[in-house]
Amino acid sequence: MNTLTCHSLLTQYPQAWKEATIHPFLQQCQQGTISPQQFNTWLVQDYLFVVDFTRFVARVLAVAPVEHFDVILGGLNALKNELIWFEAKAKERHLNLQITKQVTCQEYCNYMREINQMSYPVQAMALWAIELAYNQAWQLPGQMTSPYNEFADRWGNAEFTEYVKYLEKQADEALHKSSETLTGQVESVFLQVAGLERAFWQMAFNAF
Ligand code: HMH
Repeated sequence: MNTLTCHSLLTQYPQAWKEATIHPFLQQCQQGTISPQQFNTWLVQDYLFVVDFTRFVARVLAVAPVEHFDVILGGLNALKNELIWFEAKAKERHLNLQITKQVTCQEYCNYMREINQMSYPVQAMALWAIELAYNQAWQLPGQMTSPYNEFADRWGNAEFTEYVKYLEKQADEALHKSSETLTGQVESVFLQVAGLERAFWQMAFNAF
């Protein structure tokens, strides 16, 4: 039995989580001052990220207990729509999605493959952390104006928030049943995810 929970990770590492979810990129979206170059860089790189994230979630499903299928399958269904939505947003902006990943995006995608080699409790926690990062990041700046409100709503809406709560519950269940010996690895993955989230915002912000 392990006493580690998702909530305890957030309280143990508040600074890392703050840096993952609060960034000038998002504040400038809220103020409407982000440059098209910065925003479009985020859009295309995040599309490429989401393609690999979908593969990540599919691999988490493959090792999840059957009781956890409903929530993860719901997530995969939402990702199906999200990919179509990203393609539509890119088309509106005349952006080419057939480009190569920037280093930070590639590093994050590589890291998800590494997480997929770890045990289910670690993967379930990582899935929760990755989704919570966007759920909070897009909500924290406050109401955004067009066109950014559409992006903020995608990850900040009530249904997505509910989905993230279910992911937390499932991760907590899996962690609870795991050995104390897993604690160091869980903490390390949480901190890596937080650092990669921060780096991803910075990557887009740097694209002047
Ligand atoms: C970088 N993290 C990044 N992109 C996303 N679309 C998500 C998380 C999804 O929550």
